Amino acid sequence: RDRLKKKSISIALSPVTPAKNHKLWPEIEKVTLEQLHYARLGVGGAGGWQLFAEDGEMKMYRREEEADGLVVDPLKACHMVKGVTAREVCEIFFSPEYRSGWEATLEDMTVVETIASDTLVFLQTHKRIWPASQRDALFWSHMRSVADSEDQDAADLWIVCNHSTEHPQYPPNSGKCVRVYLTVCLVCQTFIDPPKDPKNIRREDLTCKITYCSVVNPGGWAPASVLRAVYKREYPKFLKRFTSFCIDQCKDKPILF
Ligand code: 6CM
Repeated sequence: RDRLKKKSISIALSPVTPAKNHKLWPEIEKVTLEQLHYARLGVGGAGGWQLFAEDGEMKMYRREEEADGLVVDPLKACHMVKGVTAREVCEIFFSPEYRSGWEATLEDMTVVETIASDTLVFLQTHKRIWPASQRDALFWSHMRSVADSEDQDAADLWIVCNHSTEHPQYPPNSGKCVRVYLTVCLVCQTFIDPPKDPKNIRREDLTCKITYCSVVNPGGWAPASVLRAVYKREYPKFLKRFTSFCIDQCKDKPILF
């Protein structure tokens, strides 16, 4: 337990990725590192986070916020998942091939640009929630590992950051959908207990600490009470469904650090 609580300072080394040559790179770098920092801040003190859902190790917090009369409540969730690594969980969150297996709000998903193998641009349509219009989202998604040199017990840290973007071929609000604007991150760390030689590690020795942060602007009219009720129901459902999907996907595969 003490080991799990240990504080760490990370040095985020820039990855070697061809995405560096893309015009979006400065934004991807900035937003990803900001999100990493934000995810690592606690939920206590003056932050104003209120716990709204709890299930075993999973805890979900939100802050009620509005922008131009629209609900944009920031959400932060923490979870501990046994039997999977940070890299495995992040790969499942990032990779298009798994998305329909865990994303219950999804109607359709297209990769509109492959910036690099670790950086994609997605266009997604989400299921309509009555009485509001259907929503779509256009966002870049970037996955990387971060050197965590100060924490001996959690040497590997992985992050996936999703952030809304624009694309000339997919302008917002041009069809039946209203475009949502999102900033989301999933930060994962692997803990090995008891500590052992890497070649002897079994799945039962692994715990993945997950932090998920999300801010979604609905982009247009959506009744606040319906939206808050939807979030209260859907976010816990998402994290439970996503993490059990990860456990299930990984259980018979070799461990991927
Ligand atoms: O982070 C999550 N999923 C990622 C991959 O799909 C990605 C996408 C986030 C999109 C979140 C927008 C959902 C659309 C919400 C509809 C709003 C409707 C307004 C009308 C209500 C009256 O980051 C998991 C996202 C889990 C969401 C519960």
